[in-house]
Amino acid sequence: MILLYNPRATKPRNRRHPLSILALAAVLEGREDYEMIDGNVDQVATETICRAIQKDSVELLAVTVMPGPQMVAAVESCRRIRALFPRVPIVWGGYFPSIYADAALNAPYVDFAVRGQGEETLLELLDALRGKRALASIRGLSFKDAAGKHRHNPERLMKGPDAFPWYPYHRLPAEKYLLPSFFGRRTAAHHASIGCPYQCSFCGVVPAYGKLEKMESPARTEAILRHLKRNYGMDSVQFYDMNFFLREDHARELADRMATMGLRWWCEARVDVMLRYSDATFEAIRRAGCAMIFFGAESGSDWVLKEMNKHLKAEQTLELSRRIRQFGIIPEFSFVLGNPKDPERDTRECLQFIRRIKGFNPASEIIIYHYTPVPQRERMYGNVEGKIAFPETPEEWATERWQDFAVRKDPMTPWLKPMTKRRIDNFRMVVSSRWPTVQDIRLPAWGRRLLKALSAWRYRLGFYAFPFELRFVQRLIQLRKPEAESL
Ligand code: B12
Repeated sequence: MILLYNPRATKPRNRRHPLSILALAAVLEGREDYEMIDGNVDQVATETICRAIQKDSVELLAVTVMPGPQMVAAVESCRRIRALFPRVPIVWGGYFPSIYADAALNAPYVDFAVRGQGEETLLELLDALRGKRALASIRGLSFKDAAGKHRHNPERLMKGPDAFPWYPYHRLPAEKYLLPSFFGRRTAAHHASIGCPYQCSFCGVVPAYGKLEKMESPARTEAILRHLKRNYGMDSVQFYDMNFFLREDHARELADRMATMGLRWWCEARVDVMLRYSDATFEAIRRAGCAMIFFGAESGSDWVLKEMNKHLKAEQTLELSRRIRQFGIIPEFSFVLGNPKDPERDTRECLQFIRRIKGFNPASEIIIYHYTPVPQRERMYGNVEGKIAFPETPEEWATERWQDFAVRKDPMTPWLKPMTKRRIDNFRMVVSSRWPTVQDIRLPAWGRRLLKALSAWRYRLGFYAFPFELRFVQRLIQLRKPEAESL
């Protein structure tokens, strides 16, 4: 028996299908005895795992781990399971071990770390555990040798989604995952590509997946969505791809295929790529049910965008915010504030820029993050090499200080003065009150009106300091914070 474990990562109401372990389950289905345990559903997931180990002979515990709150749950579970069942091998995969393989292996309870795409690596690891091949021959695998030294095998070349079977959705209770959202009553999650060809120097996808993006064929995406709709009543979907739209012909074909499905959906895309699309393609995307698109705008200054290796001009973001309005698609712009070389200037210019976007298209949703570096294969944005020492163990990553860092709440980076951080946080408080996100479906109309009214004068005068009254009301009505989705 193989156990696939998704440690708790989010609040129950934000729960979606655990795609990372479903992707692994897809290649085990029909050929291995396996079970999925999702900490987002199962409040006592560690006990469930322990019971499964007592009942069956478990060959491998496979855990997906992303930095942030999921790390805390992963550490707690694995530590306990190792103490109780020292013979069960434990492998970690996902964004954390992909980026911080050594830190993962530094934990006495992590035997193997899988970097990047995991389906074939997992199958080959099972072969190795059964004595059929050598660990050193498995691409994408990191492990400890007999002397305890960390070994990192060469990278695995990524394959596109079409190379693998469909996810075995029937193995999970759909009613726990298809939950209400702004997009519909039963919202699913789907990943219609893997990787990203852009090399933004702050992004975690680059060190985890390299320089490629491989897309699912539109016919397969359509077939999977129809399956979810027909068999589970899915009426809306969030595409979690880093780059849902790349080529216009591909986007157009998918949009045309989705046009008759009656879905409302969300995806992530690049500003420059979409600006190149024709009006007809925008219309087709809208007709297909696209309600909102997330764009990494990142900054309002070209000097910052250049340093981020973003290949984008701020003017293009403004143009897109204007253009997309006529198609009735809401743009969601995300920003990464606090350039290490001049965080004050970056912040000042970016706040002005966000005001301009709101002027052009007030429906634009705004997400603001503090810059927290992610180790890169090449250089980190802001050339912060040597200025920041990342934790060397999962335990340290699970401390409050590094949790705050991982979720970009409080980076505590040496270059960001507390005063600048406060200014960013205060501005975010005012903007999110002046335009409470439409994605907060639980927000009562009176709460929305109250926040708008209270914040209007502050926004008009550009006075963001000490927004105590807004903080109080936001807490009172528990306004959803898109930048802290998981918390
Ligand atoms: C969905 C998602 C979430 C969801 C759910 C994640 C979950 N695991 O339950 C939610 C909303 C909870 C979330 C929250 C956060 N997320 Co998130 N999230 C994503 C997103 C959009 C998709 C992930 C996904 O489902 N991919 C599809 C699956 C199939 O791919 P995969 O996970 O990579 O899995 C493959 C391999 O990694 C590997 N693998 C994975 N696990 C395992 C396990 C084993 C044993 C093996 C062998 C292999 C293996 O095999 C899989 C198949 O090939 C990614 C961006 C992206 N498009 O990748 C960001 C991303 C992973 N998130 C990120 C971040 C920063 C966060 C937050 C910290 C943000 C915040 N401020 O709140 C939080 C904190 C997470 C937490 N709670 O601990 C970053 C991580 C970067 C980094 N520095 O590590 C990403 C890359 C976005 C980005 N570009 O910055 N997130």
